[in-house]
Amino acid sequence: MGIVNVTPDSFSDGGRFIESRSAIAHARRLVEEGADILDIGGESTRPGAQPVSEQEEMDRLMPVLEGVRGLGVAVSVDTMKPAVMRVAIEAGAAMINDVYAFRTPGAWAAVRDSDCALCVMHMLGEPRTMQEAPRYDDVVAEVEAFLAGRIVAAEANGIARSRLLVDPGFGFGKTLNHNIALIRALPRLARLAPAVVGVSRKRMIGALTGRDIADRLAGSLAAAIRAVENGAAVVRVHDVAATVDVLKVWEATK
Ligand code: HH2
Repeated sequence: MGIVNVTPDSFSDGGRFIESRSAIAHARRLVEEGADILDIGGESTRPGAQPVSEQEEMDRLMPVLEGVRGLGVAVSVDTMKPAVMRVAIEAGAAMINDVYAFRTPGAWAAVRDSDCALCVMHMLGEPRTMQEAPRYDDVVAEVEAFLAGRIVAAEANGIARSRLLVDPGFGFGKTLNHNIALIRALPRLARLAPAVVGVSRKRMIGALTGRDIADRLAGSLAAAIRAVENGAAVVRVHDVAATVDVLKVWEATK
């Protein structure tokens, strides 16, 4: 899954793709590099990020959704807003990726009458405050229970379990040790539903390598390999070409 941010303040590539034309060109490049899914986001969820309005988010997303339609890959839309989910589905999105796990009132109803896939992610608190001293008694058990609870909620809202993917939410209210525990626990978490893992260029890679965002490729690749080895079905990455290469070699030599 290749990341396309249409936001001025995303943590790693903020501002570069705010114009829809460059976002579309970026998406096309990710597809050429081997992405099977594009994840298009119009609102940054970085720690401390400010929310954007429904209209602003739609204005950012819609031209890009139109522009990537012919690329022949599945399109995921990264949004927490039911109104945005509805227009994204109308515009052909194959997946809604909600870092708030469809807890916004109206979110299940917005996706119920389609057959698109739904990524349910764990987050402690909300983006503005989630990295302020996150605490768990048992991070793996708590994330697992949360995700299992969202699966139950989906089914109670008339949504087939087969549409769901789960994501432990790396960096979303987690310390480095929490993130490491969750990577190690992927075999267990992936029993709930196919697992999505997003660690590309994140702070945990910086903490482990001492590298700034621009120099986190090698660390991100190691994390992607570990995630797939531990059962991730989807890795959400910025660097598609390099990730495809390492996974090809890793797969061929298993
Ligand atoms: N991480 C980010 C955004 N959306 N979705 C899922 N399912 N899993 C993740 O780990 C995840 C996500 C944050 O990364 P990025 O999109 O690069 O930055 P920003 O949130 O600033 O747009």
